[in-house]
Amino acid sequence: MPNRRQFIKASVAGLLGASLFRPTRGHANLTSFELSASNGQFMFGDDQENATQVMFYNQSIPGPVIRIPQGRESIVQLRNSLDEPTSVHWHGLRIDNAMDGVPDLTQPPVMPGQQFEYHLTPPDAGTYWYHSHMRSWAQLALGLAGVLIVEEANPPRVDQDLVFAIDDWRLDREMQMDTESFGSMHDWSHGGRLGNFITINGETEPSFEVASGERVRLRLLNIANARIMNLLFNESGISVVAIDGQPVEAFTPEDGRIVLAPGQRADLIIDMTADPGTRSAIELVIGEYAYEVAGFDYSQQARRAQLLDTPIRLPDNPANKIVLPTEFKRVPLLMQGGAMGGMRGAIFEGRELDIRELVQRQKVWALNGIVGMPAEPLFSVRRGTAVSLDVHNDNNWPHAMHIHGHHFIHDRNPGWWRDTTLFQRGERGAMQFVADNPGKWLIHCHMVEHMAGGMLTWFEVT
Ligand SMILES: [Cu+2]
Repeated sequence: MPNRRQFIKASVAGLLGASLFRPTRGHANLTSFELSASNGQFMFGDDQENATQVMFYNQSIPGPVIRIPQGRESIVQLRNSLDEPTSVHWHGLRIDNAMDGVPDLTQPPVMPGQQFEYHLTPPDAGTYWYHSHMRSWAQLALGLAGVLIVEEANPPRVDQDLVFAIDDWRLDREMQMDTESFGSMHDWSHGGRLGNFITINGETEPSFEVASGERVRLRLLNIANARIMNLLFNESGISVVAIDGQPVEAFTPEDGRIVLAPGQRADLIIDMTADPGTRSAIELVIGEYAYEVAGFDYSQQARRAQLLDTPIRLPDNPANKIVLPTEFKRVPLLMQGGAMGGMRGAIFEGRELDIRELVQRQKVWALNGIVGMPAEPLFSVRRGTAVSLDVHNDNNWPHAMHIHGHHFIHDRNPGWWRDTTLFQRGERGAMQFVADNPGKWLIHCHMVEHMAGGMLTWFEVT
């Protein structure tokens, strides 16, 4: 995190950032929102001299927090006010394929001036997000992302329900996006585009106002392009109750540390136990340094003397009640390429290319020897088939693998239904799920520069 000190005087916006998004029109059974993607200016700090040129939804960084009910249809009307095509992907939602937001696979790109109506009927409650899936290595880096909450009918009792969406940005000294580095082959072949400026809900070092004795639900999301966020909490009463939106057996994170790869989420329930009037830091660990990125500010008055003892288990979702069979259709998934990966060549657009030719085309990541979107699916199965993706991450980099339209078990953590999982370099493991949602679905690395550099494929459920 170079030059963090330099940014301190530009810190804390307070007024900007995640705002609750209220329905524009409402029927008894239909919630409807308008989401406008545009270019504009955003102040990351309240004494910032020059506003930053960004792309955003509804002129907010991140986009508005959209809250929709579980199991009922909501409509989001996207208006593209950019001067380039876009689309919105609803990360983690098991919805109709036509609403998945992948240009040229599930829908045509939404052209400038056009609109697209997304109909969302999410079967599962939880913490999700939405973001551009068009040139996401640029549009996501410029700000086109927001938080989506699917609300439980009967959530566990908490005093506050807070969002903590962490992102990083690569800014220059004038607080402008470092757009010259877009498409940097170095980034694409290494760990992706890492920023030098951290925000939580679009703010720098925000304070969450809490009181001793409170119970807080904190929805953590990593919405960065590529940075794996290694967070350190200095609270003793933390329980992790959901991973990628799906309820899990509550557990206490070891040493208060929570690691989220790009795209991943975790819901925490925290019993606030520090003394009134104190601050407890939330830190981001990078290498051997810990940087305070946010904090809990305890009010002078405690809320209650005794902590709540009501249940913290989230209600089950259909997604986490799926029973995996013991027999699978097994599909190998070999991940190769990148810097120091030793890949000599791969197939791109049907032709075998050597590594020099691949680098010229910025296609340096291969799945099963193919870089970029294959014409044929990785596999095609009948609805209801259980699939085991047997992964070998055979290169020098970690990758955050994401499957669209489905939740899966990474066999290293049986019991956790997730939509994005991290494979360390050299790691082998299986992503196992029931392919029960008809359509054409992406599988890709959520370090979006790796996806742009070729690490994506797709499958079909018929
Ligand atoms: Cu990757």
